[in-house]
Amino acid sequence: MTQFPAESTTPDPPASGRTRRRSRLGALAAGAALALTAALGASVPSAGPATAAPPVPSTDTVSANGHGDVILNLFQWNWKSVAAECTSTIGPEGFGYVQVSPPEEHIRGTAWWTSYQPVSYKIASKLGTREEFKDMAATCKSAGVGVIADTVINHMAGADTGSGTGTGGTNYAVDSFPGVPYGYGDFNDCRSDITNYQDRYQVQNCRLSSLQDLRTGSDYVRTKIADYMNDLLDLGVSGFRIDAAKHIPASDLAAIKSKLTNPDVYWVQEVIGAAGEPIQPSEYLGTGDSFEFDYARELKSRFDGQIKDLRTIGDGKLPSAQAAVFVDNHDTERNGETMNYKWGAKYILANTFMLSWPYGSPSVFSGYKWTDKDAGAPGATATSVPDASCSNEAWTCTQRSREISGMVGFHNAVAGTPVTNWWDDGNNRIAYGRGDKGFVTLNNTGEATTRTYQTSLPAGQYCDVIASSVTECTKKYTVSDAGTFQATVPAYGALALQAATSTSDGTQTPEAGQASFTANVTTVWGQNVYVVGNLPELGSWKPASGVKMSAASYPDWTAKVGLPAGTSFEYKYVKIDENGTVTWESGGNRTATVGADGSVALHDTWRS
Ligand SMILES: [Ca+2]
Repeated sequence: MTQFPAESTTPDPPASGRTRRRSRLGALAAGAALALTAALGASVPSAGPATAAPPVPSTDTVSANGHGDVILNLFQWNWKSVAAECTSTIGPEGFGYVQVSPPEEHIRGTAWWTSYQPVSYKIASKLGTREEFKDMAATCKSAGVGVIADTVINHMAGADTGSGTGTGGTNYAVDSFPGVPYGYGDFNDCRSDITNYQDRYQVQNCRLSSLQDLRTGSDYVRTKIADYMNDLLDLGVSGFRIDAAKHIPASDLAAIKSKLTNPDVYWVQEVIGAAGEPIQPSEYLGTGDSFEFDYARELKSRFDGQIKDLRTIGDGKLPSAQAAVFVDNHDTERNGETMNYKWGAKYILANTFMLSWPYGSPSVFSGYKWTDKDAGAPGATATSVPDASCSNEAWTCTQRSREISGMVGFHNAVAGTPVTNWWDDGNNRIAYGRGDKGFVTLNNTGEATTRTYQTSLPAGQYCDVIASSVTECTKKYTVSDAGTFQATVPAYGALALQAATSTSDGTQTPEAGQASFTANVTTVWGQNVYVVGNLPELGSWKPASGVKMSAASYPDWTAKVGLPAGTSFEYKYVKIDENGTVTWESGGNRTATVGADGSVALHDTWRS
């Protein structure tokens, strides 16, 4: 079967295209993306904010694309499972985007890298149908999550694969992809494999591990690629990961992007930087963001050594506003270039750092456990991948971990604040604040650490969002008038203080100058009702960030909240189960306008 070459024998130069695909001989795969899934499912109310819910990123960085929120990279999740996860977890936790694995028709086979060998641009991968993909995009959008599609546009299937039938039933052969159609002249003249990464021509015109290299300099090929990407935009995607971007001249990518119906769409490129090579990630910043591989490599070396110098991790790298950062991705978790889930507590610590440090736009990776590096997702066949399940230990479900969930919320809560009060012990313990909004400590040692920390936080009580959600707040710390607090941080553990959220208490008498909501909603035991809307005070369409209502007058649920006077806004009611499942009421968005005195009283009935 396929074997993955041992790292020491991998012929590729560090970095580069080591990636992409392949198989029997070993190659590796490549890809990149992550993704997806979805489930659309049954319990997912189709409704959601009808027109609303654009993901509104609130990040430390504002990229040239105009976005920058936290991305969850769901590697090899099928569309149905992604959709269900958007509703239950990804949206409520505060992720801005979910990156999904390539949706185009590809070669058949159980290995994951078959996703990176396109056969046609039909939305017919092993991860689901066109209809399922469209449902996923709509469901995720309703949950406030934009879908980023992993887009494989440098090449088609490997020449060594020969001919066959793709996952969508389309036949193909070497130099022949009638489903697009592409023929002999639509591939670059070099028909041999890339062997020298010091040679720009080779890297961009020859075959990456046998993958047939598209003639992206031709207008016909550019148009076919743009047609595919425009189709994905029509299906509701919010952005693109450009696979193997380093193997496509930057000017070709610019020409393709200019043909999109939304040329300003979020766009992040896989340009695997390596010192000394002629093609560098900085060349590509004219078309979008680029993944900063050196960031992930540095996280590995620091957490394997000392973390005291993490404060300089942004030095000498891509500009923060255009850097996409990650702890690992589907390639690097397999090739040893970065950390991966097998690092356990240190892996979570690295993610905690990434989500709390203001450099780049973070991507959290979530895939499945593996020993064979070629192995496809749990239960994968040559043409399908079963639904992902976080109750199945075969999936890593990084996004479900208590720490990651808390840190995504922390990231959003401290957006725009500077690093303050840096402290380190000269070795493997560090701490830092995020202005007057948060404070983090990381203990990369095998011994618990007890000490007093100096912060810039206002005196008061704070929640440790590593230990519990900010709304549950089961582990509180008190910051003194002097801005200090004492804590014991466990071995290979962390602590992240965030101000408790102030959910309104509907049992109080509504005051003048507040918006009061009363909704007649029948619920089952364990469900709560939230009012969610397009204003930040109403959670910006993220259900769990909305205003939790009181059941004191059940079946009338009540809440009050301060909203800007004179503001017109949109809102809906949602039910959230104990397990996090979100149910939107049906119909279009409700609208209202806050009075000049800041008050408005709304009396509604749940639309089932
Ligand atoms: Ca190329």
